[in-house]
Amino acid sequence: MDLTLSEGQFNLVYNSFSFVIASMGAALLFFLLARTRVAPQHRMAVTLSTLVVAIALYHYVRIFGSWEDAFSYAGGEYTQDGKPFNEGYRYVDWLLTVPLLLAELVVVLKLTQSKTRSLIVRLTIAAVAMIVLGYPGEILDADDSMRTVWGVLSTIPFLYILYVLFAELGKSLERQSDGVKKLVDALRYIILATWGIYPIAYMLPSLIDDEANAEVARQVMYSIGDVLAKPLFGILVLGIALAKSREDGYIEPGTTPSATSADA
Ligand code: RET
Repeated sequence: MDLTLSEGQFNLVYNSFSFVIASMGAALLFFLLARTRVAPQHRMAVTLSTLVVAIALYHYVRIFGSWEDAFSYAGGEYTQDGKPFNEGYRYVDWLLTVPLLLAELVVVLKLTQSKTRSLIVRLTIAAVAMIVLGYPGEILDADDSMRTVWGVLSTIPFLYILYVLFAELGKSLERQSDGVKKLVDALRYIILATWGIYPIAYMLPSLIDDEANAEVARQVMYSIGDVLAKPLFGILVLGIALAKSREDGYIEPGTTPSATSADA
């Protein structure tokens, strides 16, 4: 049977997607404008944030369009009788952005070249496995038991990512300054809290009996997760890059050096 949403339910998802598009667009401009405030040796992290929000901006424009095309409005209700809503955009988006987000965190730490490479390779493989194993389950019906099987399989690489971030990265943090250590530590907990939203959203169709409510809650949760995991995360990484730039004595072009050095 076709899924039917009330006007309020349909609009909640519609407006969430619209909010994500505005957030990604604003974040894209912000990261582009903030670039020169960061010392050249720390700019790679900002470049990666910029790419992440640009990729997400594109996908959310497509997701938004797909949501509009999937429903028709009649008698005060929205019925899903149009083209199928394409959940694939979200997973293709993650396939590109999750490895970039993880690389961003590693790159901003400026570890040795071999450590950086090893972390990025392993985290990328785990991220791709997590997403590729999640998708077949995501498109199944709520009552299909294979949905849980794919979810569990996808959780294995997810746990590996958390292990690398908390156990392995912890050792590398010892060589960072106190200020940077605090920021990176906060960032890891933010990853845990925001990335934890995704498996919960995935489970909603199995947890909530009402199909319409489950669909609306899932789409809204994924949208919130994406704003926290991309623009907010990018702003925090920018904070680390700025702190490191200051530690390296970088002065933004066009700004006056502090009064004491100008007087000297
Ligand atoms: C899936 C399937 C069910 C099990 C798990 C999942 C985890 C998804 C995650 C996605 C993170 C996405 C991010 C996007 C932001 O750009 C695939 C839902 C564990 C953690 C951070």
